Amino acid sequence: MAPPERSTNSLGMHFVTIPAGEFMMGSDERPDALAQAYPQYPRERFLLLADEAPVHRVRITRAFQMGQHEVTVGQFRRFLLASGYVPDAERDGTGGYGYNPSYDPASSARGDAFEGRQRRYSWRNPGFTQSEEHPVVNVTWHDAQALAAWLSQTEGRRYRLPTEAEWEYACRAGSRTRYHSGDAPESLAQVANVFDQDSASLWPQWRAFALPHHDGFSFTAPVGSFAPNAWGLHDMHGNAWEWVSDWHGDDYYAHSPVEDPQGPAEGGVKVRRGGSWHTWSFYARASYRNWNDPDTRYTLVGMRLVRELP
Ligand SMILES: [Ca+2]
Ligand SMILES: [Ca+2]
Repeated sequence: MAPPERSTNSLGMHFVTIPAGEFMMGSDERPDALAQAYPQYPRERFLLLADEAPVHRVRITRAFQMGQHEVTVGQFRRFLLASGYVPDAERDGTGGYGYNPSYDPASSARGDAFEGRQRRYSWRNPGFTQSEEHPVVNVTWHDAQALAAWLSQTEGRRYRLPTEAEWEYACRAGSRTRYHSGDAPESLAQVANVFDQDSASLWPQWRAFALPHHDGFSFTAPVGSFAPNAWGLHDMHGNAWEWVSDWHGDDYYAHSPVEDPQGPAEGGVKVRRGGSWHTWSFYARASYRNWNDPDTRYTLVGMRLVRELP
C-alpha cells in the first residue's frame, strides 16, 4: 500500500486525509461472546455496554484531515508559548493527576490509580518522564478547544476535535473488528501501547488484565512508536485517551442521524475514545465509549485534532 499523503502544520503536526464514506458504528456483541474473548473479566462488566448499541449506519459526507498522532508535549508547549494560553490545571490552581510510586490507591477515598488533583501535576508533569514526542496528557476538553481555536486563527484553516463518529470511522479504517488490528486482544501488540506486562509490573494487583506481552512502555510512548492503521493513523488504540467533540448520551445511538452525527445537543460529560497506556485491552476497543466532565485533567487523557479541508 502506498504511504498516506500527509501534510504538516505550523506546530509540526502531521495530518492525513480521511475519505468520505460509510461505516457501521458501535457494537452489539453479546456478553457470552465477550466473556469468551476476555475470560478474566467479571461478567457484570459485559452488561454495562448499552451505550455502544445499537450498531447503526453512519455516513461521513465530507473528507477531512486527521492528526496522524496524538498532540505531543512539544506541540502543546509551542502552542502555549506562541499564544499565551494558560491551561486549566495551571489557571485554576488545582493542578492535575500524577503517578507517584509511593501512592497507595487502597488508602485513597476514590481508590484511584493516581494521586491528585495536586498543583505539582499538570501537562508539564504527570509524575512520569515524558519527552517532547510523548502525547500531552492532563489537558482538559477546554484546553483542546483553545488549541484548535488558536490554530484556526493563526493558520486560517478550521481545526477542531473530531466528532465521535469521525473518530470511530477513522479508527476502524474500514475494519469491523474489535480493534483495527483484529478481534483478538493480543493483536494490539503491534499497534498499541496499552496495559501490558510492563505496566503490570507497577500495578501487580491488575496483572490478570494485562496483555501477555511486553510492549516496552510502562507509561506513555513517543507518538508513532507502533504500527499505524490502514489509513495511516497511529495510536488510535492506547497511549492517550482522546477527547472528541460530542457530549455523551447513553441512548444516542438509537436515534443518531445517519449523516455526520454530532452527538446530543447538550449534556454533562464529553466523550473520550481509544484507551490509554494504562487501559485494559477490553476498554481500548474501537467501539468503547468513556467520558468525563470537560474540566477533567488526567494522566491518561490527551487529544488529537481534525483539520477541515478547504
Ligand atoms: Ca504499555
Ligand atoms: Ca490514543
